[in-house]
Amino acid sequence: MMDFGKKDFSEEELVRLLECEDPEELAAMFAAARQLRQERQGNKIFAYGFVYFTTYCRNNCNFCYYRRSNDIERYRKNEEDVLAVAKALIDSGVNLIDLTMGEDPQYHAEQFETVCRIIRTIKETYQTPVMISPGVVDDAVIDKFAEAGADFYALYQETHNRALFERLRIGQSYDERMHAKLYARDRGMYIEEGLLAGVGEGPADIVRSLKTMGEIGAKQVRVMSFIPQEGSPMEKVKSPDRLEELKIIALMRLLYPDALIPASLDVDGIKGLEDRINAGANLITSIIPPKSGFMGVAHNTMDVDEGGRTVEEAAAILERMGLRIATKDEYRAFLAAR
Ligand code: SAM
Ligand code: MD0
Ligand code: SF4
Repeated sequence: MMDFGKKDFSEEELVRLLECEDPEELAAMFAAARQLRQERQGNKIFAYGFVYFTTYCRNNCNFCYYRRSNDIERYRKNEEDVLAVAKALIDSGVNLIDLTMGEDPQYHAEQFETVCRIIRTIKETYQTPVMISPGVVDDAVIDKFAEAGADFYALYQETHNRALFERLRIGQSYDERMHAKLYARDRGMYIEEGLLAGVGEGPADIVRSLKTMGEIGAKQVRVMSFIPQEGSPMEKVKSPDRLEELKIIALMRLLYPDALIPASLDVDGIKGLEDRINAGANLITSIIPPKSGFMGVAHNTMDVDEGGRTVEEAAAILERMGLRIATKDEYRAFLAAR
């Protein structure tokens, strides 16, 4: 049985844990991950509001519902609607607003002026941290996001195996994507790195991703299980067993005790929350107000209009687990301490 109290894990050990099927050892790994979270932040769990404000995209990622070639209904919300949904989320108790978009040509054409105004308004009017998830943009646009006060830049490589990247993110450059992330970091934003589980990776690829997350200094690190999307080239690819995602969450916690690690409601809805928190996640993402007309990504409508993806629902589940949602001040203090 592995000594989970130690700080360093060799590549061989990480591969072995990813392949481990021994229920006792897995239970010990999840317990160690929870213990580390408890030591760092007690019973507090963070929560982020998700605002996917344009589903137009110039890219053709093979795994994504919103890929350019998919003939689907799309929306582009106006500034007023974005601010209204952000306010509703903040009033409900989220700690941060994640402004997410497809690589919408219209915003590229206007040099992201509207997006920067929205960032400023949320920061100034509601004193709430903002994450921007815009895909790949020019350095000059990243400068603007930094000046507007964006706290986080989220950009997931999905895999750190270049050959696999090229099969997933068709026609996109691995290096340009990595460059945008590192440039945002160097401009003073916190960065989030992420990987997809179930897209053709092996244990060695996952280990490479885990290591890279640390090397690039990501403050937030995530894994999401692939969900097949109607009309996309990967429509028939099966969604992976969730144990893979849970193991990766636990290993991220063991390797990076201070990291923000999401339990995304986008993958299995609200019913997926408990397992992910029990694996060591410390943050709930993809909270979306019901009947707002805004969508998720992997499971774009699951639990949304039913009110399942709310702070209230999540808080009720956390309470049964002896946990609670952090206040705005507690989230600020957590960020400031790092
Ligand atoms: N367009 C921006 C980008 O690609 O960086 C931001 C939004 S994009 C929808 C955010 C993330 O959603 C992707 O990086 C990917 O990890 C995840 N995602 C997209 N399709 C998914 C799917 N079918 N299953 C699971 N995650 C998915
Ligand atoms: C989530 N659906 O948090 C969102 C999304 C983008 N920064 C995040 C993938 O799960
Ligand atoms: Fe566009 Fe992002 Fe979907 Fe790729 S993952 S198709 S960049 S929205």
